[in-house]
Amino acid sequence: MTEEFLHLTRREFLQKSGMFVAGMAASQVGPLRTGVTARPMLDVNSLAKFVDPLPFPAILKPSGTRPSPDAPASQIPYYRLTMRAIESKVHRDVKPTRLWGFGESSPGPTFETRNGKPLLVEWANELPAAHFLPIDHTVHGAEADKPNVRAVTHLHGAKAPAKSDGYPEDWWIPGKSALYYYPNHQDAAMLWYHDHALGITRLNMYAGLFGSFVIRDGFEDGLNLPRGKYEIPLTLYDRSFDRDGQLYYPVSPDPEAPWVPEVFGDAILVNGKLFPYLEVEPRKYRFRVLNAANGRFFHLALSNGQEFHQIGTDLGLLPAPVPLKALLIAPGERADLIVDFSGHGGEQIVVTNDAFTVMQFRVAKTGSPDTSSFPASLRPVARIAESEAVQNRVLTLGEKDDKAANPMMMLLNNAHWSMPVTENPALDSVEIWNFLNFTDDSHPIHLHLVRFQILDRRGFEPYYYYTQGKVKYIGPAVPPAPNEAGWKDTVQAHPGMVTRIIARFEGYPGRYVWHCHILEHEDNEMMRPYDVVGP
Ligand SMILES: [Cu+2]
Repeated sequence: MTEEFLHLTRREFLQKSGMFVAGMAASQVGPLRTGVTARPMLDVNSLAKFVDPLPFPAILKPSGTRPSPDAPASQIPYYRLTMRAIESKVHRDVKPTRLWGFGESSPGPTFETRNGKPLLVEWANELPAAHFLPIDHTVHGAEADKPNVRAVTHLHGAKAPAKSDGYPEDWWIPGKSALYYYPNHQDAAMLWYHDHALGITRLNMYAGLFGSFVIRDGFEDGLNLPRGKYEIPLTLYDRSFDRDGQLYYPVSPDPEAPWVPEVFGDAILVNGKLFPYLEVEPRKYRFRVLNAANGRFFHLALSNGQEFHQIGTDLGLLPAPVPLKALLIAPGERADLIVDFSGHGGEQIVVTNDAFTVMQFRVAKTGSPDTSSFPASLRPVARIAESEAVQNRVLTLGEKDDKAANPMMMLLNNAHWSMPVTENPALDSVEIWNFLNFTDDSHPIHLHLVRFQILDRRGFEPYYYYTQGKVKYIGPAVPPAPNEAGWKDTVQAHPGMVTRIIARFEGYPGRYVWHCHILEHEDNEMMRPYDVVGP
């Protein structure tokens, strides 16, 4: 085991955080400052690989029924799910890790429901009275007068009423709960639930507060895709552990302001395990991939160079399968994949993230007959016409630095969270949003409530925009890659580019949010409220 210390200035963090840089915890970087306590870190590469089977979150059972808020005469499923401190074995040879989970696990149990089948969830906070990760009281919403432990659950990808959306200021404290209503009037897709408390989301998520929520529908059923034990959730995220197997969350050199702009761990977990293996049959499998990391983009491939297909994006099926040799997936995004192991009987195939080892598939020599289908066409995705848009919003993604060029916060449209709402689409109207990225990072931008389509990305001149207040493009507009050309709720906005999306703001009027899904950015002002304005 090597001693590793994660003490970087904020600028050093940013420099090391390019999305294709494979992690940063391999060496001691930067001077150690007095007052900063270093902990001996776990060297994950010293651990035996592929000794733990891939675990699967349990499917959550309802606790009963309750009257529907929309139709009180009818009863709908009622679930109660508690957030609490748990211990979990992330690897055979690592001591149990203290985590916060939903129910008994992290990731928490999976909801299974269908389009148009509403349900109620009572999200109960039974967390301890003290937080175990470093809160920064200089971050907005996390001031010293706020309770350290507080949580609010957002169902990412849900078309849900505003009062059930998990507004970041609507948190509740230990001993309290909130009853949320999910109508589920939306296409089959894999959503995910996670904490969204203002100013500490990065810490609550790092602690383990997230899980999956699957919506199915008749259209998807009719495709006869691999299902049951041949449909596998893969929730990916990175962490750092100390030698005692406990989570390590890095801090800045300033004890009064421990926030760091990005976090990358050298340990990649899949469904809560390090280097797990999965025994598969030589046939087709469907993998529901979720990037639940705080800030890491995953660039996934198979060690045998095998091609696979993406069949769905964040919010549903693509028009047709897209062949891929590698998948780039940003925090918050989901990818629905088909991997065909037929012809690979007896092989051991490793899932890689560039130089990192993620997990292993052990393909059996024989299996039961594969009766699932691999349709050449999946689900039509009707393009929203640009001519339908009644608003074309220009929105900047920026970074505010201190005198030493260390980032102090990230801003959307140069506005703080607390400033008046500026994005206020009318209910059912179509808008185009242009994200102008002035930073050196790719930002996964997520809109609550709506599904959208990516129009294109195009290089622009930042200096011209600063001086003239107008967009000057350089280079041609690049359409979305085929595996992005479906329904999205999170889009990768790349540096130096204008990323354009188009959305119909349908569903419900009320206050929602849009934000960067790099959680350190989101927590430090890269989030804004927006209003869907009813008639
Ligand atoms: Cu960001």
